[in-house]
Amino acid sequence: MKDNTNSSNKKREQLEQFIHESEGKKMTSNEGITISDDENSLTAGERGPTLIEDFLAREKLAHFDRERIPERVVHARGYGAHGEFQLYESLSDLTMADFLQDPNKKTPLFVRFSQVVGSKGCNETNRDVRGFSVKFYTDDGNYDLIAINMPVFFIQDAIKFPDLIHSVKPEPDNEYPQGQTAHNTFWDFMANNKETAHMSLWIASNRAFPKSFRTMEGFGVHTFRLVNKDGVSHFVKFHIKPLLGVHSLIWDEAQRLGSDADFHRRDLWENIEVGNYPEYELAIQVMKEEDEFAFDFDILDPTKLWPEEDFPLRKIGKIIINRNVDNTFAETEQSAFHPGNIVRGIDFSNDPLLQGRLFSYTDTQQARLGANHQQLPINRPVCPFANNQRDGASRMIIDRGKVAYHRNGLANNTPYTVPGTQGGFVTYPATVEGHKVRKTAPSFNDHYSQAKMFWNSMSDMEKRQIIGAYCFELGKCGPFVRQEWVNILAHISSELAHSVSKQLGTTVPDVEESPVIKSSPALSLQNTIFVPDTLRVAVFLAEGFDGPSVSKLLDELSAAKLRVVIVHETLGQVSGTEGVSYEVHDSFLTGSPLVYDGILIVGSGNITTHFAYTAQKFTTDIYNHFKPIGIIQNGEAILKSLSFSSDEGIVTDAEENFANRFINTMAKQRFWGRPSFLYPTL
Ligand code: HDD
Repeated sequence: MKDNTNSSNKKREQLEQFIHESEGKKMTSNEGITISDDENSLTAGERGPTLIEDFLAREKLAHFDRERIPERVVHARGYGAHGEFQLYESLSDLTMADFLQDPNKKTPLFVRFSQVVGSKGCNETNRDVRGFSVKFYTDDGNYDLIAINMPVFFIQDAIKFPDLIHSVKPEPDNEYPQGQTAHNTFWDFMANNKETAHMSLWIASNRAFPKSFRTMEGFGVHTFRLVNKDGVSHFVKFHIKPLLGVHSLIWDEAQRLGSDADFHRRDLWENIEVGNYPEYELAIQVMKEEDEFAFDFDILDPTKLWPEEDFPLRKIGKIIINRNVDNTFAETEQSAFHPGNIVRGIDFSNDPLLQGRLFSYTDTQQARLGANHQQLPINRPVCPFANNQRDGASRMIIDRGKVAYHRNGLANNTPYTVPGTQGGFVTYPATVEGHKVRKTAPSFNDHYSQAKMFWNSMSDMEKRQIIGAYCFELGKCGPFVRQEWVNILAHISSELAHSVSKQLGTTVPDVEESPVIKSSPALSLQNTIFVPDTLRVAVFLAEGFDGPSVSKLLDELSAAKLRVVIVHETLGQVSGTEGVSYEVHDSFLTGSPLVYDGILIVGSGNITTHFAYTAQKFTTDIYNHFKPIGIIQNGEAILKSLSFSSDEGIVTDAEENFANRFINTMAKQRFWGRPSFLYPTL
């Protein structure tokens, strides 16, 4: 499986030219002077002051002083990896985009996953939107699909973006809370900008803390255009769907994983390293131009989604992520995305949020990385590029020749422009009319219908989780903001408003809730894909376990693509009968029930008190987090002592065919029927 990491592509070949290895080489300064001593500064006498003459110490310290660049103003914490895209079948009916024509072509890509709110060092499981930026290095230039894991956005006009971000970032006087939505200014902004109502439900749902980047969707959010060679344009929305399904943590896990800042990046890195390459399908929803006004929402309004039941997804190809970076700073940190990086065959819509983004991203890259950021290795296109732009800080290419202007005669008027009919980019000639105004289109004014549709689409447990989220988030706010927000919820759903208000000591105003009864089953995570692949089972092995049967069982679990993690009192080996032994991956000290997807307790005639205590402790957490439990070989005593009130999702070897039943149970992942006090009741 791992052979993909060695596969080459144009981007990899290009990056290879910049790889710099220091191992095995003599040490030099940046100027190439061979260094004889890198531990002692040059001093006047053994106990005397350091001399300014020491150009080697000066260079080393001065470079160190400049190792950091400004973090991104949003999406500061992120993690990247390389991959490829391959089309299923030609999309020439809809677009002339070069990378969407030939199913045999593989397009290299770079992905950066991110969190919006926190600083670069914040923990990765906070309630937040996640970024899913993809740079496709096509033969016709770079195309950036800068997605997030929710299909809608908070606001409708980019001019409000600084306000939104100021409200959600740590409050400016005391600079807390870090990377959190649960505070007064954020919910005050939300309440006073009612277009946020729909998005508030998305961030109150468990989607706001994905289980991993591998189980996260991406949405392009805005309406874009695909334009074919006949000049016919269709409106589209872009989706990225993980083949493992969309899975989230639950709030209790996300909170407690706050002590494990790297939860998501470690998962991605490790899975790529062992060859579990994350795979996603790129999909589009398509709308004919003439249907622009045929629906009860405005397609230019980014707070609205196109229900999948009404606009079926057309799956157009597969994204596979198959190579970790060589250097996080050089690649991930220096990667620069921009929704304006489109290629021929793709075009924008007039969505006012998108239009503002088209300014902001180049501007921020100039501020963060400088005028020549597109020449950084990670950002360079793999196709030839040539123009008359010159100079600027840290120019990395050497432009030869005297002529740097257009039109010219001295260089035969090159670089030359290319007409649209022969491959040049030509903007789609969309019709525009009207007066210059500063106002929101009336068709953007319905803030509650799709919020209600989202609420209607949730299972009972998802509703409880959302109620719990509002109660927590608003519970961290003052009474004024709590009441402001309950007033909004009342417009969406009376059930939701009353359930939240009950916990907050607020009152529900007497307003009409949205009359929408429609639901969209695709919005519920209960309808996602469930497979056992790559799920981590903590296998608690007691010393003296039954060797042959356990080795057969663990082979079956691995064959079903579960990841077996052997857990024992100490690291080293744990031995069973008949010479079977396993290397221990996690000790009781280094393991944590929060990082496993299920647990399998394997007893023996020799269970120690420490083993029984830890197995009980871990199993209790796993049970409370609705995750699968398997108990075999004298482990029942542990189960009995826990006296769980439900046996849903608990598999024992009292019945035949344990392996299959356990694998199926693992695949289901959560057993929401277990009684739980983690969430308010409906
Ligand atoms: Fe943004 C980064 C996604 C609205 C301004 N945005 C950024 C990233 C993602 C998104 C995934 C991380 C890029 C990376 O990995 O480097 N942003 C979105 C989506 C939006 C959105 C899907 C709405 C649908 N953003 C938005 C608006 C503005 C910005 C309205 C400003 C007008 N976003 C930025 C930025 C960032 C950014 C300040 C910070 C770092 C960067 O651009 O490169 O320019």
